[in-house]
Amino acid sequence: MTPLTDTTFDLKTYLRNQKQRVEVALDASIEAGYPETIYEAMRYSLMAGGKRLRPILCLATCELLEGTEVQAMPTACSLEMIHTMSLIHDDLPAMDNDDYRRGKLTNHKVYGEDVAILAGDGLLAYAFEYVATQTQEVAPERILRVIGDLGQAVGAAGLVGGQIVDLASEGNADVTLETLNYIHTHKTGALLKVSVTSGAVLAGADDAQVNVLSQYADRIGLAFQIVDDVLDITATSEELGKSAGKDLAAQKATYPSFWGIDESKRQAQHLVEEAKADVLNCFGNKARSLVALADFIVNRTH
Ligand code: GRG
Repeated sequence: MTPLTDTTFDLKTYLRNQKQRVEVALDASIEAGYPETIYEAMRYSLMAGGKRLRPILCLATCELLEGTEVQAMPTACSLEMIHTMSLIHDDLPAMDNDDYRRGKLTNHKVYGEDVAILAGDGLLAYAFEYVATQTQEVAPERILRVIGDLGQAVGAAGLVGGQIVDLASEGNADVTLETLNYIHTHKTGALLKVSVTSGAVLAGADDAQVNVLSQYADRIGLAFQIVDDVLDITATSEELGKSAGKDLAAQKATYPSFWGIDESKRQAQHLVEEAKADVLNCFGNKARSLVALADFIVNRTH
């Protein structure tokens, strides 16, 4: 990785370059093979685009702590595999029932529900295999810690737990802000958090550094979801690459349904300012990619 030496930071160029590096690595991570259908379905969603935010966060924290791309890229790819599988399953008729994702037909619309379920399962299993077999220049106990943290973020204590409370809350007018926070810290926040902390663990961070980064991640994770809820109301389906307005149609509790749009934006901005202060206080200007990524989260349009 190129060390950061100047004080300016061009986020647009950084995001474009990092996204491209991640996509090259993702493309190489899963080759077409036999049985052809399953590899094709896994690659279809994995290579369908998206912001690649989770891998970029992992690479950024690894770099912040003077780790290398070699150390972090397999985990960065595995984070995107897990994220992608969660989107494939989330889009299924039994869950959110979406026809479009990332501007393309959803996996089950192209391959059928049976294959889409298996494509998600295949990506999930491969994500763990990939970290275990491809990580280099990292002490085994740190690789094990990352694998454990990923498992926790994905399972009932993370994405799965958040999703099940989300499904149970649909159409329920009595959902509390506490329940909404539970849903999103688990469904969205858990994977963003491990994206940030895994990069640090792989680079050899100590517990104090991981704690600061966890707090940063909690704040940007919640801000990310608040902005997601706002965009569901204010952006078009074309801008989002998926159906807009779904939360209202499904009568879902969202941050704007509690606070309105303006206050939701204000809360997201406040969280991002706190997140930036966390990392600037601890790491100074070396944290400027994380600072810029926090700003991106609150200013994004899709
Ligand atoms: C993880 C075992 C396992 C099962 C999945 C379906 C499910 C359980 C969980 C749902 C998780 C989910 C879809 C959360 C929403 C997270 C979210 C806000 C996604 C959008 O992320 P972006 O904007 O998307 O980063 P791109 O396309 O840019 O990558």
